[in-house]
Amino acid sequence: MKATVIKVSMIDGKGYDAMKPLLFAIMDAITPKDIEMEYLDERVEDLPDRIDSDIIALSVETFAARRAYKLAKKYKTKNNLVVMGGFHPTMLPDEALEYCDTVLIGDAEDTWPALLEDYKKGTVKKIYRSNNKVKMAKIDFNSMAFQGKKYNKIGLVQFSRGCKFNCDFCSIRSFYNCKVRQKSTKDIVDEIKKIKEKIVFFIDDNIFLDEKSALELFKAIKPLKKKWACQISMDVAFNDKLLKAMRESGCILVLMGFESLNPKNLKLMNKVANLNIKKYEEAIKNIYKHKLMIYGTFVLGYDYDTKEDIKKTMEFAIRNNLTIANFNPLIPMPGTRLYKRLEDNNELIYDKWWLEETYCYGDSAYYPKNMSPEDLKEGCKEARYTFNTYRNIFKRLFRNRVHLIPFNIFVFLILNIISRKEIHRKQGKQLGGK
Ligand code: B12
Ligand code: SF4
Repeated sequence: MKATVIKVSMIDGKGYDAMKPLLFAIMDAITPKDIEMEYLDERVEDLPDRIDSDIIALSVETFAARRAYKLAKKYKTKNNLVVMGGFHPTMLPDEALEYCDTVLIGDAEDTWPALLEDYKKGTVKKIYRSNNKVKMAKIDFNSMAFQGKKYNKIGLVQFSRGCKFNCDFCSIRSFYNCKVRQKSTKDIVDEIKKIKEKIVFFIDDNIFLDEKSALELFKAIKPLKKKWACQISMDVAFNDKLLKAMRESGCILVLMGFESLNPKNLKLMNKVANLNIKKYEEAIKNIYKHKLMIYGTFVLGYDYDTKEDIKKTMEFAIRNNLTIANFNPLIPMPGTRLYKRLEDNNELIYDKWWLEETYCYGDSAYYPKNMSPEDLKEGCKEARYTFNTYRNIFKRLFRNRVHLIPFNIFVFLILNIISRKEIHRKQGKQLGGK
């Protein structure tokens, strides 16, 4: 028996930002050894015209849904089973079932083995639903699943799944409900020990479930002498004890959701960790004081944003010499409270933007209150392009001493070069490709 797992790309062409998908290592760890496995990642390689496998399993995020549905049609034969899992089919299983035979909702660790069992017995169901409590698989980052593929040289680990916050635009809460699961510190240390890459990225949506377990983790990874990065919430920006422990254990960069400069927008999005922060500048200063670089993310187009505010946000990011930054137009992801609100208020431009032939990366999918959809698209494009001009890249490099620390210069340049290339590659591209 043979199964092929495919990580689906959202647009045509190979990307510069693809990292090893942890899903492949998870699938490798949870699949019985008598099953032959093949792993294909469309973000870094061309897919074949035909796949001769008994099961074809597509991993689908919303931006890649249109492409996944095309691939499902292309690869479906009388004899195979085409299944889908990941964020999008989990949110919209009925839609996915219009294009594939079976949907696996939620985590792979319990749904995939159950599907394989049933396949052998000839009793495959339409839907497999994870209990969302299952133990997270142990990852071997040197997995055969990644062999022969060209990825960024960053090691990935996942300490926890889920997030303690509940922002109204975010897919995480809808996907994982409110539960946050963690691996044991010992397991994560074992995983990191085997990673050959110098830099490790904790992909956790928020690594700080609580201070005690975070400090325990930092203490345990310190002797491994890795450089690492993680996502933090704004409250951590003022916690000197945590920041110090992070820096001492090898942290070099934090990803932080600033989202908006306007507290009224933050309230609307339920971004509670940012609401009490009077001045973002103070948070930034404190993080830089601990010699950590900052990857800032902004979401633009909330009700109190005007076209002028997008420009001000970009200027804020340049003025504060952020290491890199994302300026994303607010995207209503299916399954989120934001989506429901916009749908109820008739503020969505398309019935399902992710299936729309004319919808391109960077477009607005809804009618913002204080600007046109075109203003939002153009404003974000302008912010992305301006923040990433060579002039501004060098300005941000030389005006921030944290960027000039020897190892950081290298990371700063690589990140900015990749980010610039990807922004220009993706902007305005049709989702799903040709
Ligand atoms: C790291 C990351 C990135 C990295 C890339 C990582 C990589 N490997 O290359 C970067 C920064 C480049 C990135 C970019 C983007 N990202 Co991103 N990213 C993440 C993040 C934080 C972690 C991804 C990860 O490794 N997860 C761990 C793995 C194990 O999870 P997983 O692949 O989802 O698989 C689990 C389940 O979904 C399920 N599963 C998945 N597929 C399948 C298939 C089968 C058959 C089965 C059985 C199960 C199954 O099983 C796994 C667990 O057991 C997630 C948030 C998150 N918590 O996942 C966002 C996330 C996936 N990203 C998201 C988005 C929107 C994007 C962008 C579109 C942002 C933008 N506007 O440009 C781009 C798209 C890039 C692209 N595809 O070209 C959204 C997707 C939401 C959605 N509804 O689709 C997420 C969920 C963030 C969020 N808060 O909403 N991202
Ligand atoms: S803090 Fe981040 S991951 Fe958590 S709900 Fe908000 S946007 Fe999503």
